[in-house]
Amino acid sequence: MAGRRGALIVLEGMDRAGKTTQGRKLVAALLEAGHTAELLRFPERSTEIGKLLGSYLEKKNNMEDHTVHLLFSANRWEQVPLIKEKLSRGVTLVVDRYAFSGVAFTSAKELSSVEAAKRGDFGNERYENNVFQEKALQRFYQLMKDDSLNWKTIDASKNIEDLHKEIYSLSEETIQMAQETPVGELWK
Ligand code: Z5A
Ligand code: MG
Repeated sequence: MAGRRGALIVLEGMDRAGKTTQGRKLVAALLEAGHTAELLRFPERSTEIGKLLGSYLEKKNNMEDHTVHLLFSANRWEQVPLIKEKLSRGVTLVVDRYAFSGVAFTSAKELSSVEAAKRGDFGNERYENNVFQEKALQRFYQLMKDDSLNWKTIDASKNIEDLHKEIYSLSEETIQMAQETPVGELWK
C-alpha cells in the first residue's frame, strides 16, 4: 500500500461531547484493524504557545482576544509540517478539535462577551458555560454548511460504544476516500 496517504479525521463539538473519549477509542480500533493511526489534540498544551493557552484557559492569565485567537492558530500551524509529513507517510490522524473550534469559539466570544461577563465561574475553565457553548455550537452548524469538508454529524447523546461503532465505520470510509484525494488546504 506504499504511496497511499492517511486521512485527517477531525472530531469537533461542544465541551464534554466525548471527543477525547472517542478519539482514543478510534485510534485504538484503527490500530487493531491494521491501520497506522495517531491521535492529535488542539490546543496542544505541551508547546511554549500551548502552555500560554493552557494558563489562559485555566484563567491563570488574561490576554487580549485577538492575541488569544492568533495563539490558538499558531498552536496549530506549528504542527502543520508534522501533520503533512505524517499524512504523506500514510498515517491517519485523528484530531481532537481543529481550526473549526478556532473559528467557533472566537466568534462566540464576540457575540456573548457582554453576557458572559455578567456570569460567575460556571466551570473550571474559561468558556465553560451554557450560553457560550450554545453560541459556539451555532457557529459549528454554520461552518458545516461547507460541503467540501465532508462533515458527518453524530448524536453525542448516544452511549459510548454505539458512538464508537458509528465513528469507526465513518472513519473506515473516510480513510478509503482519502486515498483517492490529495491533501488540500483548508479555506483556500
Ligand atoms: N478552543 C478555542 O477557543 N480555540 C481553538 O482554536 C481551540 C480550542 C482548538 C479547551 O478545549 C478549550 O479550548 C475549549 C475550546 C477552546 N473550550 N471549551 N469548551 P479542550 O478540547 O481541551 O477541552 P473540551 O473539549 O472543552 O472539554 P473536554 O473536557 O476535553 O471534552 P470532550 O473531550 O469532548 O469529552 P470527554 O473528555 O471525552 O468526556 C467528558 C466526560 O463525559 C467524561 O467523564 C466521559 O467519560 C464522559 N462521556 C464521554 N462520552 C460519553 C457518552 N457518550 N455518554 C456518557 N458519558 C460520556
Ligand atoms: Mg477533550
